[in-house]
Amino acid sequence: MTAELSPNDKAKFVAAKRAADFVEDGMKVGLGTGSTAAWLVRRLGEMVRDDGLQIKGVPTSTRTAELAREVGIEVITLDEAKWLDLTIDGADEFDSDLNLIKGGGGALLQEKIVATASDRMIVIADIGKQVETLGAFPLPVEVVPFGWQVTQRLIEEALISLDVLGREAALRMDGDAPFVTDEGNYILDLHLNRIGDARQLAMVLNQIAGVVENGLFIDICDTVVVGFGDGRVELR
Ligand code: ABF
Repeated sequence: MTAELSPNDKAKFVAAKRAADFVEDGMKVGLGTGSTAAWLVRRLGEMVRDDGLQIKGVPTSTRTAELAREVGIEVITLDEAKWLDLTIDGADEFDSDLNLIKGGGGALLQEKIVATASDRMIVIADIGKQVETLGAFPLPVEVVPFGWQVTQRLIEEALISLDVLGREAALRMDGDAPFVTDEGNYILDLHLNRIGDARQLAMVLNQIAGVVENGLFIDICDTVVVGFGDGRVELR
């Protein structure tokens, strides 16, 4: 089956498949969002069906919840789970300290809540997501719709004082209307090019009224499973 995949999809697939090996019977598992995480969910579905794996899954988006149910994974809420053994999710960028940019898929808020409520977080990614310095991928920031343009201006002003190159905070669109997250919020994508101090930026952003959460995952990820187009997998 992997022979039919593009090198990029193959890289995502092998990373997801390898990460599924970390899932054990009886675990409560956070299920990520995005195309790489979808491979993981499908693989866990196979393990439930074919190997009798018994897990409970906490999805990070309505999309993932639908897929998980479709492939036969028992879905519970985070409140029902209370705490998770493991979360496996994709990312948009990761650096050598395993800090991440996430939220390109728009699910960063639930992804961060689920990941921080887990004993361990494993990121699955193709090698193209590895960067020296975070920031080439636009940083998603979830904001409440009320007064979002004021929040946007406050963010842009805050960026001036920080070690970043770009300052544009663009409202994410879904056709002609703003993109709306599962929590009913908007997303501003910050075009920064390079984030000098990701920890500081994450703190500054979350102090601005109207900001719900940002897509910087600092000190949250424990392991990155990196997939390559030729089918190799490396652990970071
Ligand atoms: C989610 O999906 C994210 O936080 C990230 O934005 C995205 C990665 O998508 P893909 O796996 O499709 O590249 O994990």
